[in-house]
Amino acid sequence: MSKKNTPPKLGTETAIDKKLAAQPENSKTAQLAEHTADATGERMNTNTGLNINDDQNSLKAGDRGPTLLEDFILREKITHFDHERIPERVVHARGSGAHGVFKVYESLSSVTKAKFLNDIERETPVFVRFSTVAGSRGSTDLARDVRGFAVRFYTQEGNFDLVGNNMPVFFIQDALKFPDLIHAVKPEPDNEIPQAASAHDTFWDFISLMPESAHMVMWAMSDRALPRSLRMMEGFGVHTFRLIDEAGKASFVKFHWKPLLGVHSVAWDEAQNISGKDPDFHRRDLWDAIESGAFPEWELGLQIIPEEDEFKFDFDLLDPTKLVPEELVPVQRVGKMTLNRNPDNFFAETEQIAFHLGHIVPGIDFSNDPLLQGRLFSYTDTQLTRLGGPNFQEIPINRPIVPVHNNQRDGFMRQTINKGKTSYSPNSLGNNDPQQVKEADGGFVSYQERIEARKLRRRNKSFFDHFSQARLFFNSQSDPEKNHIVDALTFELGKVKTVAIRQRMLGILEQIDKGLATQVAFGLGLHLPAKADLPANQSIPADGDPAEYQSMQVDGSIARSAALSMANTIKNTIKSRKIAILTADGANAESIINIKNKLTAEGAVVEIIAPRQGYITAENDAQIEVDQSFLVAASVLFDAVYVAGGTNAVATLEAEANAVHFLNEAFKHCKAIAAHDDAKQVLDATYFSKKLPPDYSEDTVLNEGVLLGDAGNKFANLFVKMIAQHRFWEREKPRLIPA
Ligand code: HDE
Repeated sequence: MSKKNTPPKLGTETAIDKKLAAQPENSKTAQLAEHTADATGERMNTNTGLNINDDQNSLKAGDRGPTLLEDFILREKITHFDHERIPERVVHARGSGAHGVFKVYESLSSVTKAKFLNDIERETPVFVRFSTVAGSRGSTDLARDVRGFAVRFYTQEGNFDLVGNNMPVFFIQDALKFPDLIHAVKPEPDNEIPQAASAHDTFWDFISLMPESAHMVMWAMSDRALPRSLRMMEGFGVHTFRLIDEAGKASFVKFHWKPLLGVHSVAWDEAQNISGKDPDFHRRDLWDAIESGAFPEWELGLQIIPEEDEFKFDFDLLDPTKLVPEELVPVQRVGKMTLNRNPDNFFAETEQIAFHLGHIVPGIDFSNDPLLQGRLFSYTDTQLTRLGGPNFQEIPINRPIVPVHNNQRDGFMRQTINKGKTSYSPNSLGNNDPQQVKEADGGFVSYQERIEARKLRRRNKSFFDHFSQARLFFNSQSDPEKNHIVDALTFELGKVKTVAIRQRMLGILEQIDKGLATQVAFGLGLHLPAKADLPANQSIPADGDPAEYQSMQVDGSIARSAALSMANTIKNTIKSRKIAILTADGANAESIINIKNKLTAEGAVVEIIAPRQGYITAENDAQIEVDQSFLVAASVLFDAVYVAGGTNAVATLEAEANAVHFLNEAFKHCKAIAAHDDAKQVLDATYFSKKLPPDYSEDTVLNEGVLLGDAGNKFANLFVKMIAQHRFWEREKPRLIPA
């Protein structure tokens, strides 16, 4: 067996461990490489190392005879195959991962002693897994859902996992309700319908009985639930955590990830189409971006709140259904994460990584958020089943980059060969090793929070304002974003069969915003409930006093928060955006080359789409390679479209129903559209041509997002600006394009 196939022994300080300690910045990659097998140029063996001569025929009694039980090669291969599957994650089953690095801009030693946040020279390896929540492992990426955003930092003080979501709040306040929430959103138990969707009775039944979910429901029905790319989502730690400095002083903290490409979404109609055309859309986008060197980047943001300010807010910092508005506590950008390497093996890395928000390092600690506290139990517990026993921390992707020594032993699939007689502490036979570590030397000590309390199953009154922040979120949205929330709720509740549930949900919406509720009621053909019929909180104990559990209203100090609207995001780049060039034989080659060069120079990915694959012959006889035919490509897989010139080409496109459909759909989904002057007749064949001024020009570019011109440099620059806008949402109304 070659050296690269020999895993190093865990728990013993090997030469590799020493090498890693000396080169921490490359440590995880180097460690994984030791476990990575590469079959290039190698012989084929059985698992016991026997060279295989015939991998095509099983051993038989005669060449037409029965297969012999003796065939250990057949048995080994089939047995391994039979046991290839492990249980998928009970939530967040569908995910995509990537490796990267994190570096802090300036030392944060004034608030935390966490070494990876103190040393500006150090690059900490990370592995990130993005996920949807409700769907199974093979479900579509474009489900309307929350996205998981789990980051593992392989620090020199052990693994730190920031297991967050792309929304800053959650549906419930207490971990005890999590199984109920998930049972409600997962496919219904009698017929396992629907897959990866919240648009069904059990979800809305539960939500309409739990007013504490109101704020998160607004987020889940917003465009945040339909990211354009995993690279264009924010991330949030959700709970309030603690940072601890060297002197033991604590501050509260909220963690954020801010994507450098901005926060962008797709349209719901588009999402549903993508789910059919390319259910791996997000996974592919992340993979392709990293392969092409367009490394996704996020800045780590911190909202730091001094402990003495704990009660200064009109909500409870421990309540995970509340966010801290950025207007009250600004987000400080303290470092950058770059994802720069795709996994070598999906199962070994993305599937086997076992995140846990209980993986912390000195300088970071928990708060008493009751959702956080329950999560501290859940992750290891579920991983014991998912990964088949207690030794999953020895799986390469889970191993910390620092050596591990303790007295835990044995169990299924133990890898480490622990030397010596002692596996207990204290011991005198083994020098009392391994030794406990003093706090001053990096030993972990929990934050000594003072607690004086009775044991009881209760929630503080400060958790009962269920609607103010839901309203704050809704009020902070742009008009198109508000329309999308109305449409999403009308869609989801429209799929609910039980009218009483739709009606009850309207009562919840009414308490958030009457205008919102009225519009949804209109779409559903229902009336708003009278004040006396507004739904009560049903999440109360058997002996609970309903009055005590009622939602209450605290007058929030701010009515709007600009940070909550995606309309205010960065719109200055087209890096890694996908642009389609529609063309056919007889194209004007120069216009294609000019536009393609310009877009590519700006970092976009350009594909030529034509009636057939292969090559097209341009007017000047040049051969231009076609990336996809109209049969294979679809506008929903692109951010913008350009129609090339050339008399014959545009005549073909005008008569090509798929080309016209491509443009109609791009218009419907509010994308930037540009066409060479020659191609006006192709635009004229679309439904939206009547929306365009008779001689539309550059002046109409930014509000209409449709450009016609000579494909020269000025034109190309305008097109780039239009694509950077991401979408022209105002176009949605009036609706011009049929479904
Ligand atoms: Fe999780 N969650 N969760 N969760 N969660 C899991 O752990 C759980 C919650 C989140 O890519 C599970 O290994 C409970 C909030 C992510 O591997 C499980 C509660 C947030 C991932 C679990 C919550 C999250 C998980 C399933 C309520 C955002 C995927 C498989 C108390 C801050 C991690 C697993 C990955 C996964 C339990 C609520 C984020 C069952 C009990 C809030 C990103 O342990």
